[in-house]
Amino acid sequence: MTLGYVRELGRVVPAAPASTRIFTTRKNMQIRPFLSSFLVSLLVAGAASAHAHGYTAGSIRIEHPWARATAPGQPSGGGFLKLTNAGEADKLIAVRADVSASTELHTMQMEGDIMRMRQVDAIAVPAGGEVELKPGGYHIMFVRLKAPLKEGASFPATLVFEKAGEVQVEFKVHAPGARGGEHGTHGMHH
Ligand SMILES: [Cu+2]
Repeated sequence: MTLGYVRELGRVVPAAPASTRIFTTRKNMQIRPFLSSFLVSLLVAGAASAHAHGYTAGSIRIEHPWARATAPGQPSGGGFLKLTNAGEADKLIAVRADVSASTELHTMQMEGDIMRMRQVDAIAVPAGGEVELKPGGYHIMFVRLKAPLKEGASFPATLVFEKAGEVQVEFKVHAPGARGGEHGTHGMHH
């Protein structure tokens, strides 16, 4: 018996002998549309969770918490996210996480011509406004990391708002150079 090959949907599959080909074709036609829509759903779900993972605490929306991967021995790492507030003025007052011995809220400011980090008591989230914690600005500092933050990993943390209360979120760890290099020497200050 000789088996030919037919090319379908970019994939080479063994062709069935003539006697069973009609059956096989019908079976494929039933399965493939389901499979491909299933794969599309998976891709869409994957993209949504990778790029738009978000949480809410009261009227505050928390978007895409992420942390920058750290090198072995680097004592601390930065955490970033975007806060959008549909309600009254609030403040992010603390973050709790198990990845580090302690956690601080920081801002960056110029001292002469040197950009330095400074600890702050809270980060204001204006009524009906938004604040983005990002490299070069406000950020969460995971101080005295218990282990390096590895790219591709994620870890839980609890954000504490003065009015909206507490919410647990998942930080995703991205490449050390993600979104600008202003924080390249971050660990050196601690
Ligand atoms: Cu910092």
